[in-house]
Amino acid sequence: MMHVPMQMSTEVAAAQADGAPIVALESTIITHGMPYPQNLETARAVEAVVRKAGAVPATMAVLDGTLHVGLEDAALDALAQRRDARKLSRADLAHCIAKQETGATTVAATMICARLAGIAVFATGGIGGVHKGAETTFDVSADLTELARTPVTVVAAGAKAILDVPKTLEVLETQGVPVLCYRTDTFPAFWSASSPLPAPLRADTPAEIAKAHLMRAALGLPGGQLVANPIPQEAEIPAATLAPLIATAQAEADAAGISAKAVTPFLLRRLFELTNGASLEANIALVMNNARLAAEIAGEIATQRR
Ligand code: PSU
Ligand code: MN
Repeated sequence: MMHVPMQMSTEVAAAQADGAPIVALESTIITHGMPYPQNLETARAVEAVVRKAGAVPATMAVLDGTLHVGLEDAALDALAQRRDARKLSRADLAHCIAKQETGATTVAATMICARLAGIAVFATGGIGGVHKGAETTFDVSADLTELARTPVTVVAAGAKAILDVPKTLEVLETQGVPVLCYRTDTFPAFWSASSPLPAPLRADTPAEIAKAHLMRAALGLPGGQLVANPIPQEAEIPAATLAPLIATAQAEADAAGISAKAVTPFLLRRLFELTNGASLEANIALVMNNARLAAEIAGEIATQRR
């Protein structure tokens, strides 16, 4: 069989050899989700949070056809400044590697890479989901089906309010994805800590999430878990403040005919502008919060496996 050109960072390889906890991190949030230089500062800060919580960060990206599991700082810096990196989901990953091109991994592609590298836990901001108007556009993120098939626990702040959140939860239920809401009884809505939607499942400790992850494998179930971790209260933006701005951004996207991969980056960029940067500040706070919880869950999985 053809082998995957893969390069693990020194610290990830060492952690792998010791069975020490590792947290996978995506790179589309760096190249398509945040502007430079905040993207680079956030990527570095997130890695620092993971280390401080006792795990090793593994930021994923494809650089000139090599899959990197853990980026050295210079490579992270270069990726954050690139404007031509591809956005890689399940459909694009093999094509990008085969053509020896450069791309950033979405939630779906990061899950695939994490499984390949033997990493159980992954932290991000928000997952992709069912877009508003999906009943006509059919725009449903490949992140949802990936959660159903790849055994990685993904820590996110729920689904972005730019999505149709009720439909996103319905698809997750149909796909058999456990949605574990962390210490809350409602599904968190990314920039807002709570929503009117009841939590499908509730989890109160990293140990409980780790045990459920291992139990899914024991049952022979192929998929992952979504841990929905609410944004810290002090960092949240009230849903009512965002709603009209989201409607504006969505109307602009529709009018401009933005479709497919371009939708999420467009909406995030417009919200950044419409909130005078407040959406980005909240985004940074919630990613850090997710990285910390992911490190704790990875630590528990490592302990429970021993
Ligand atoms: N969350 C963020 N910013 C982002 C994304 C998520 O805070 O940029 C990215 C993730 O990589 C996610 C992707 O997998 O958006 C979803 O894109 P799409 O809707 O095209 O599937
Ligand atoms: Mn889409």
